[in-house]
Amino acid sequence: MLNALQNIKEQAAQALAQVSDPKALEELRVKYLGKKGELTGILKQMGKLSAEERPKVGAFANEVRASIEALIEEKAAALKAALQEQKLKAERLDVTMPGKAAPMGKPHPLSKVLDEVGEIFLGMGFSIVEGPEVELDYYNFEALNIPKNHPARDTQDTFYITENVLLRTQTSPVQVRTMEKQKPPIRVIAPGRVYRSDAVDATHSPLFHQIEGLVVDKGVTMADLKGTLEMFTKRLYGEDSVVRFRPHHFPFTEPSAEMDVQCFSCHGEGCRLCKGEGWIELLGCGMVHPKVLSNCGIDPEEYSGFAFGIGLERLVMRRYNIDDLRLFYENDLRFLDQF
Ligand code: 2U9
Repeated sequence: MLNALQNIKEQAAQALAQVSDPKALEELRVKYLGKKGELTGILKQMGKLSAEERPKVGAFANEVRASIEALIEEKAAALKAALQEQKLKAERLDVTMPGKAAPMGKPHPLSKVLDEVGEIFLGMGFSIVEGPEVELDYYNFEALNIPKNHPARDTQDTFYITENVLLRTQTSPVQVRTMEKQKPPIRVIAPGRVYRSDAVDATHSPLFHQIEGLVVDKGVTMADLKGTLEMFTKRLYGEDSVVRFRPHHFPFTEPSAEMDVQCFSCHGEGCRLCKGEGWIELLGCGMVHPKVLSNCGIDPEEYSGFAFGIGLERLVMRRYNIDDLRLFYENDLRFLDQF
C-alpha cells in the first residue's frame, strides 16, 4: 500500500507539472483528492491493514495528500499569475502612439465674414443689436417712409402672416426699435436674416442675410458716412482699396448712394470678376431721412444720422468669387471645407 501511495504521489507530481490551464488542474484535483479519487480509494482499504501497519500507512497517506495539495496550490497561483500577465500584455496601452484626429468643424463662410465685419465695426465703437424676424408692417415699412402702395413695396414683396404681420424684408426695423428705446448718440449694426418672396436662382433666395448700420448724433454729416464706410472697406479688403459713391434712391435716406470698391483683380481696368466695369458694388447708404428720424421720436432739427445696408451673401460671393448663392445653403462639405 505504501508503494501504491508512493506511485500516486509521483504520478500526481508529474501530471501537475505539465498542467497549463485551470480546468485541467481542477480535473487532476478531483482525480487524486476527490471523494472517488485515487487517494480516497486507497484509504478506503485501510481496514484491511494490521494495527501495526495502519498508523504508518495513515501517516504517509496524509503526507501524500498534503504534498499533492501543496502542489495544486502552487500551480493554481502560477496559473493565476500567468493569466494576469497575459491580460496585462493584451490590454497594454501605448500612450506614445499618435492620436486619431477627430474631424473638426469650422464656421460657415457667411458666419466667418459676418464675424469679421462685426469685429471691424466693434473696433469703430459700434454695438451689435438684434430684433424679431417676424415684424409688424409698421416697423418694416411705414416707419421707414414706405407707406402702403409705395412702389418700393413691389421690390420687397415678402411673406405675410396677417395683413399687418410679416417676415421682415430688411433689418432696418431693428434700428427703428433701437431709436425708439435709446437716445442719441447711437452707433449700431444690425445683422440678421431677412426674407423676400423671390424664386431661388444663382443670385436670389427667399432667405438671405443683411448687415445694416445706423449712426445718429448731433452734427453727423455725409463726410462721416464716407469716412466710416471707406475705413470699413479698407479693413475688409486691404488698406489700398479704393471706393466711390454713386447717387441712388432709397425711401428711408436722403441723399442716398451706392458705394463701389475698385475691382481688386484688375484695379479698375475691367475684367471677368467685375464684368468689365472696373468697380464692384458693395453696399447702399445715405443720410437718414428726416421723416424717419421723427417717426422714431428723434428731432431732425437737433440730430442727423447716416445708415447703410450690406447684403452678406453678395459680400461673401464677391470676396471668394463664388457664382452661385445656393452653395451657401446646400451643406455640401466639398464646398464648405474650402473656407
Ligand atoms: C433706418 C434708416 C435707414 C438702411 C439702408 C440700404 C441703404 C441698402 C440694401 C443693401 C443690399 C439691401 O440687402 S440689400 O439688398 N440696403 O442699400 N440700407 S440705407 O437704411 C436705414 C435703416 C434703418 C432707421
